[in-house]
Amino acid sequence: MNVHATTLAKAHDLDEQTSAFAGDVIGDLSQHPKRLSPKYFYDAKGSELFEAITRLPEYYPTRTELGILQERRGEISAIVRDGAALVEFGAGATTKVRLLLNGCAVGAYVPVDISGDFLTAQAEALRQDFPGLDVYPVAADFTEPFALPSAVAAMPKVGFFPGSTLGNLEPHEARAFLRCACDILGQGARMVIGVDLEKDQRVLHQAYNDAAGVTARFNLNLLDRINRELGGNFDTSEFRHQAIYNSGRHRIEMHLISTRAQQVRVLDRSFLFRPGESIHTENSYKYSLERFTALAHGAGWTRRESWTDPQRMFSVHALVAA
Ligand code: AVJ
Repeated sequence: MNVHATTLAKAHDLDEQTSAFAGDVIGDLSQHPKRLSPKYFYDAKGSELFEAITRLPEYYPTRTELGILQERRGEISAIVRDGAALVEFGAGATTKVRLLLNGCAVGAYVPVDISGDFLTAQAEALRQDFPGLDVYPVAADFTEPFALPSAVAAMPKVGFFPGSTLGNLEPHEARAFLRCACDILGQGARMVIGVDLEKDQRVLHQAYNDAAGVTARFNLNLLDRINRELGGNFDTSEFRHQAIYNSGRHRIEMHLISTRAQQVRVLDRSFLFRPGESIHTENSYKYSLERFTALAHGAGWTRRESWTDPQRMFSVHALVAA
């Protein structure tokens, strides 16, 4: 828990999760330039908005990855040994993992996600649909080390990290995450991972600036969440969504731009915003096959197989612990 969180927890009688949120928000808004972590997009409202994003015509990653998982189900399922524990990092909706669960004889499913409530609900639905499947949800921040349930200790492990959530991590953080996942999953581990690929900037721009404005609401919901949970007084009509492609860094950047000079209070702290000042809320890195191979290799994984769609918009990879 960061420096601010403990004092804030005491001062405002916050539970552990909220004080971690409070500490990060206060810390990040005190930075120059200001920022907020994309991991806090996913409260119940945010998870709902993200599901809506995945159905947008402009947002190609989810349907393209699903197409690859369906198309290549046989080859991908072969990566998942019978009786293995399938550990999903950042398990949101279970649409993708159901494709694997239908095609493989897994021993257990371990979904890991920061939003405990959403996770529990999804796990319950899975138990209904897969009666013989042991499901062990883990409410944790998957970017930090966490313990696997003892029930799966003896099982071979296969990691599942779809959706290019890897793209939210800075390259050095992505390497650290893959290294950590390798340690958590253990000797002989395997990983099935989805990675969004570099492409025409216009396609990327549209995917994060959809005509219906759902991505803008998803981005602004972060300020609403601070108001809801931390007693903030952000006027979201005075901030506008911005998503740009930074070709030098191979990433989409999402920002919230202050439309005027304003002062905002969060708990007992005040923050001044200049007109046009940004809060940087998310990076979404796009990889080439070469750069992803080098990243995985640097984290102790060997890229065994890769699959893309015919237009090479998105990629799914099978990694094996080196
Ligand atoms: C869930 C992180 C993969 O970066 O494309 C969607 C989140 N942000 N629209 C992505 C997101 C804006 C998404 N990931």
